[in-house]
Amino acid sequence: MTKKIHDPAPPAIARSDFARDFLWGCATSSYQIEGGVRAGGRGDSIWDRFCEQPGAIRDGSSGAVACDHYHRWPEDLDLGRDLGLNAYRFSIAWPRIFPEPGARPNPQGLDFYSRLVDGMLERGLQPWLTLYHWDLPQHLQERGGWNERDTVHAFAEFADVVSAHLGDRVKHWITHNEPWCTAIHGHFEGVHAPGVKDFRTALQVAHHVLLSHGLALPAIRANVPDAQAGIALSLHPLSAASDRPEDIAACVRHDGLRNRWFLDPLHGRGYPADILERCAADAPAVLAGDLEAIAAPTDFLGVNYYFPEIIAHAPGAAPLEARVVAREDVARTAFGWEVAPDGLGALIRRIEADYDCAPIYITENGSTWDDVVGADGQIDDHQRRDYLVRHLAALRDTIAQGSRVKGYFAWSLLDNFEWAEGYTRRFGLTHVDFATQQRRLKRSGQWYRAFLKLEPQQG
Ligand code: IFM
Repeated sequence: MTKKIHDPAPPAIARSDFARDFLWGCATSSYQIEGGVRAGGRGDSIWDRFCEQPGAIRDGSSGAVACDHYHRWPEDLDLGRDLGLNAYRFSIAWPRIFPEPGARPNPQGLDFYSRLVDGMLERGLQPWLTLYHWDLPQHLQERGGWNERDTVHAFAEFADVVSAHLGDRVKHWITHNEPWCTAIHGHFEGVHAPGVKDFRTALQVAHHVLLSHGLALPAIRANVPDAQAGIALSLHPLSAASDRPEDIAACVRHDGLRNRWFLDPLHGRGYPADILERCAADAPAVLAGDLEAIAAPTDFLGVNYYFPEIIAHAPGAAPLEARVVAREDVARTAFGWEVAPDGLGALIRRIEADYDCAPIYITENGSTWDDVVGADGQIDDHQRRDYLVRHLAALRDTIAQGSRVKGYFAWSLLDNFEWAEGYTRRFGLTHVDFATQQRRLKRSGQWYRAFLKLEPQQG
């Protein structure tokens, strides 16, 4: 039974409940925080273009300025250091490195990330670099984007250039963030860039993204022999809406696309046969050797956990005749996502039971609420703090039961550009006033800071 977030007594939890070498981080991504879209020779990304489409972004905004992190990064890294983090997850804007087709890598882009990495190391923050967090260069989209196999090779080249340049200092590499979102939000639902709505394209894109992960790994390992490399997946614990066989079967199908479509090939099983059979007309072109490349061993599995889903049979609903139903009487974030700390443990246990997987890092977990700045300038986001406390307690309990989880990255260090939701959804431990760019640590951030300073914590 899912506990409600407003249960009266949040669990007591201390950093000392976790291993001494546990990693404590915050995560961000380039397009969501950097701004500076015309600075340093950056080219356009698919998100710059997508944001120009009327109605694409809820508040009509874009990441053109975002948190202006491109210019304010020292202050932001100071925030991470002052929180007591020992790791920081960030991503590289591919169009800063390859702004134009066929051009040589842009030295200004490489220098920016070089300074950023140096800034992390100076502050005791272990850099966790994500190569792709959704900002594909527009010039690659104009050649077909992730639907084209050439983009796979362009990504491998990008991985090679970035790892050759930063690999002397960056040892932790994440190839892709949430390939499900790239494929399904971006190419089936059309709610993310590039705004395509075609299931067949989405499955081909998912395959190319996974293949590009597989081809990037050897490039990273060649440049960084002591690299730890992996991928970050958005995964969900699922349950059927009822005991009816139709709902149970629908849940299995939904799992096949949500979770297994990515976990299976990464773990050497190829694409799930049940989904391939059902979607035969839309199946991706998979060439000889692709599945072997995708299944190359990794050093960790990044798990982004936000919410569970309840699934019911939905006759006729594309693509798999399955739909998500809302559980009643549960706490939900401002996004409507169910707050379910127990789901984190259930998800980790399921992955470890079903797959011979590498150690897990929680590479994202967080929540959005309608934050209010008080008259005293404080942001009393007790719901986000409770969310954090309860998810960390669930993580601690899961590790105590034997799960191999080595680190946790809160999403996010800063309020930022939340994709199709623009600036209407705040996920930060730090409040950003987007008019003035003032940063203020929220109560949740204050709690995380106290927790990381080894003080015994009561939620
Ligand atoms: O903001 C996103 C992030 O870019 C990817 N994972 C989920 C977050 C919250 O929606």
